[in-house]
Amino acid sequence: MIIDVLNGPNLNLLGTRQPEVYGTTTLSDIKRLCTDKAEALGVDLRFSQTNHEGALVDQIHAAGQTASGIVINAGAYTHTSVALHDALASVALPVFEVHLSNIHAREPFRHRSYISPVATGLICGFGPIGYVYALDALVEMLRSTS
Ligand code: CA2
Repeated sequence: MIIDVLNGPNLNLLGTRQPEVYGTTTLSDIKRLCTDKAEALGVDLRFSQTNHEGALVDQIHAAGQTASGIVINAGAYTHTSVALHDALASVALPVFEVHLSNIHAREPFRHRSYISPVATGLICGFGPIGYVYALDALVEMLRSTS
């Protein structure tokens, strides 16, 4: 079972800037949390980050061919991207949307997600451990439905 964990724009800056908003954990730390969780669950993990919307679309299409599920933090594209909405809608895979922060407790422009309507579930506001919760929930769901 392969799970793709996809990360969008600026998440490569985690831990280096705005620690008051996003904390001090780096994306490499989050990758390690996810890798450890995947190992404990006995699944294969692909973890990636890109600042480019089209590259995320390509990664979603690729996941559709080879993965069992997607965990995605689309960063700011969450609030703007019809292309990501359409790409996620086109793949027959469970999608778990993750955000480090509680997007509903922040600026109004972050309250709208183009991902949520095509996601199986949403986890936000728990910081880095939210990725681990998402992996746990996704694998549990895949195993209970297979
Ligand atoms: O809370 C989240 O995980 C977000 O997806 C993070 C995005 C933000 O645009 C979303 O509204 C919520 C931002 C990604 C990280 O941006 C940074 C910018 C500067 C320094 C560190 C991180």
